[in-house]
Amino acid sequence: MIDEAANDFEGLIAGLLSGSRVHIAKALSFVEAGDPFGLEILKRVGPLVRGVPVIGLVGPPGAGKSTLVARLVGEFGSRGMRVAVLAVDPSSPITGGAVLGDRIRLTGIVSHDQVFFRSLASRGAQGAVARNVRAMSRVLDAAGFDVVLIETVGAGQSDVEIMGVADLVVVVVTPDFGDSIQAVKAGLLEIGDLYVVNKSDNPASSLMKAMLESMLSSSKRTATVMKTTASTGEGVGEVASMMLQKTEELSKTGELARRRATIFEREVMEAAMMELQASLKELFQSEHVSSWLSSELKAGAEPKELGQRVAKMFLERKGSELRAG
Ligand SMILES: Nc1nc2c(ncn2[C@@H]2O[C@H](COP(=O)(O)OP(=O)(O)OP(=O)(O)O)[C@@H](O)[C@H]2O)c(=O)[nH]1
Ligand SMILES: [Mg+2]
Repeated sequence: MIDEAANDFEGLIAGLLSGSRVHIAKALSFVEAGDPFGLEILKRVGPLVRGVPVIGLVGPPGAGKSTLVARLVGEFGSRGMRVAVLAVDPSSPITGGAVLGDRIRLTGIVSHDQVFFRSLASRGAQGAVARNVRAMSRVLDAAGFDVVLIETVGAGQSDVEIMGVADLVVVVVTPDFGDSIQAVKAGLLEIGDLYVVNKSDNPASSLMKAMLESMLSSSKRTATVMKTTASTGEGVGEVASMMLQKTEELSKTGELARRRATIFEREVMEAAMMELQASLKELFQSEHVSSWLSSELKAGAEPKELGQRVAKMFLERKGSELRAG
């Protein structure tokens, strides 16, 4: 499959850069899967990445994130911007994606080629953010999208992971007091640049906004709280403007560059860990190692201690190659 694709590498890249949806989708699949062909694509498009804003939206289930995202697509679209959406749906990537895709179509404001939507499977229980999301956003950037929105469900502590992916974090909550307490417990108060109290057709939203503002005033972050009614679109234009304004501010103060450096570091480390894990697995498949281990077992060796020794030996040998180079 890879060979076949490699024959058409240039075709794929050309299609991707000209904004062909089929080619973009194909490229994203390779990158999402961590396929070696995906790495070739990333290396090739890397120099063409402009650094468009990557904005994460998190919040409790049902807060209205998808409804808001669909409205934002319309809002950015009406300003002539092309928007890409990556939605991470841990429960049902297929139906979740269909729902959001339908919502975006329903707004009817943007033309088909102004928006690209993709639903992703999450990494599973311990992480609400899918692997390779940042890399996928680079592909979308190179393909000409002006902003990348990432929707992730707020499933608990793992929400802080969005900071390892997004330039700007938008936390979506509702006037529901219970929901918000849960959000605070999940650490959402520490991560947002912008807090959106959605479902503001509920009068309790003003109270919730005031409460959030008071809680945020004691934190070091300069977060802003806004109200929306995503179902009608009220307040969404202001949120879209604020997203761009905040990104601009982060850029001016150098904070955006700092965040991107942290994200870059995390991506490098994650790739290094995956590489090491693969090499170790390979090592354990060798017959030499299994016969050595069976003799250690007979000798009554402690497996944890043995594992640490293996790791040290492995890293020393590999490390000396790195140092020599
Ligand atoms: N009353 C009211 N309902 C809203 C508003 N925004 C969204 N909803 C409704 O809230 C429900 C959940 O909206 P979604 O946009 O699917 O919420 P979500 O946060 O994406 O949900 P998950 O992805 O499942 O976590 C839907 O029935 C929406 O129609 C709003 O401003 N007011
Ligand atoms: Mg949703």
